[in-house]
Amino acid sequence: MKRSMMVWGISAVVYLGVVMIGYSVYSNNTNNSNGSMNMPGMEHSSMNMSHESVTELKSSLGKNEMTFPKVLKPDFEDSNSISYTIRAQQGTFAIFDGMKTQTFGYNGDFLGPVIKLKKGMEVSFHLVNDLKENTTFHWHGLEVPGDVDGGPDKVLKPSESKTIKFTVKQDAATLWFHPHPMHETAEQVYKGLAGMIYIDDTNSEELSIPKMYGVDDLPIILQDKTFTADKQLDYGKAMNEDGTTGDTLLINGVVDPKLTIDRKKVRLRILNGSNMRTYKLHFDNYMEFQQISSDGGFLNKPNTTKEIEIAPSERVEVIADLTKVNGNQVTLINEGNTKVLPIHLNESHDHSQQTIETNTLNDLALTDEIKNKEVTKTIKLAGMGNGVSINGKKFDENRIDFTQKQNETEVWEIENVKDSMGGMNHPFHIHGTQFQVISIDGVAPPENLSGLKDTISLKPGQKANIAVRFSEKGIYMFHCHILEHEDNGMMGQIKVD
Ligand SMILES: [Cu+2]
Repeated sequence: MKRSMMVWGISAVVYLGVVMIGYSVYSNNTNNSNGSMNMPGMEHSSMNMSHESVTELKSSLGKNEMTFPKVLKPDFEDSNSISYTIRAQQGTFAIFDGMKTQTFGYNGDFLGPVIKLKKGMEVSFHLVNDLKENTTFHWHGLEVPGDVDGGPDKVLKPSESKTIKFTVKQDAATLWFHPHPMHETAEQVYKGLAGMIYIDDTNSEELSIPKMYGVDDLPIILQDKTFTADKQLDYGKAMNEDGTTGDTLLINGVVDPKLTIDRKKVRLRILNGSNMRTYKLHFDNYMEFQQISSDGGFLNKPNTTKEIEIAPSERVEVIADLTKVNGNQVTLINEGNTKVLPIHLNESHDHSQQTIETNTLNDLALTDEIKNKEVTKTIKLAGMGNGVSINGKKFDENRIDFTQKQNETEVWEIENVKDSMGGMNHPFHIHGTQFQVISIDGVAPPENLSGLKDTISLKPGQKANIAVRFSEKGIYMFHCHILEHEDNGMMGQIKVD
């Protein structure tokens, strides 16, 4: 107890120092940024950085052509079933020219392949742990029974394997998978354990949107890392109790990325796979683009915007019309002026693309009956560093915090409790469900948050009511998706029966 108090004290001093440095970095950025980018309802979340020590991100030098993860080959496939083998392994990967970085990956050295699923399919995953440490396989956003969801109680020891089965019952969506072992999630994700899952259905196949993988339908996995002088990922050294950030952005594991592409409409499926950093993206020419989906699938109609904020673990799909770009280059920017992805446009137009404007993507509805339901579950997110908690408690694998009936919709009230230092953003995630936001601080959510979500990022003092329904049974985690907060016990369990 004494030791932890001392660590606490030292941490507090370090935090104050870092906060002051962080704030001055923030101020410099603001001075350089374009003052016309004041989007309605989008104040700078970085102002709430009283606890945060977010390392400033370096601009991409645009040296390396983007690559896209391989699409995983099934072991078996027929019209209504599919099976895959997914292997967690360690390896080395040449992120930097001529240097080998020690990494983790799924079915490869770094990151993972894209797993393609279809609604209605019976799925079999053979899971193998080839790491030298325990891990779990968690399907983020997938509505599956609790016993195959890969929470911290579903550990596979080194060289263990098992096969899980489930049926895909949800609509088309961009999901992802990553490990979830207690106290080790942040480090394993940081070292490279993350991959994407695409679910398709008849709706997604019929919509006139770009859907050629790697050609005009592009996965974009954003992760920031700190590399040592010899280009290694030293998690212990980089680790921050309030979320590890780095100065180096990787997209799909590529450092200093650039994208060379034909001048056409492209669909970017953006995953924030970072431990804690929230991205706020826009194009350097401030052109509009269309958000077509959020975490759990398509919005009802495209949301036209110039800027998009993506918290840890969130996914957004956007369509950018590159035929509207003047000149041969446009750059994706984070916050003020950090170059995330320079895009070079080939001279030739691609006339093969038949994408037409589409206005109806989905038919999600929140009935008045649901909107008017009483709040039956209250979640209070609080604290910082090692002191994080949910409803004043830390995770206990032997404690079930809530129960809920299968297929019954309940209204959860999620509050990010402001503390004396102001607090920090917490991206709140629930396993095994896609929920809908009813209100944020009593007001209906903006368009970009009106679709299916599995994570909602709340600023200090914010309160959201969400409609939560589980289509399967089992025990599911709910937690903060700042991975170090999760590892520090900012997590609870709900039993659905
Ligand atoms: Cu948190």
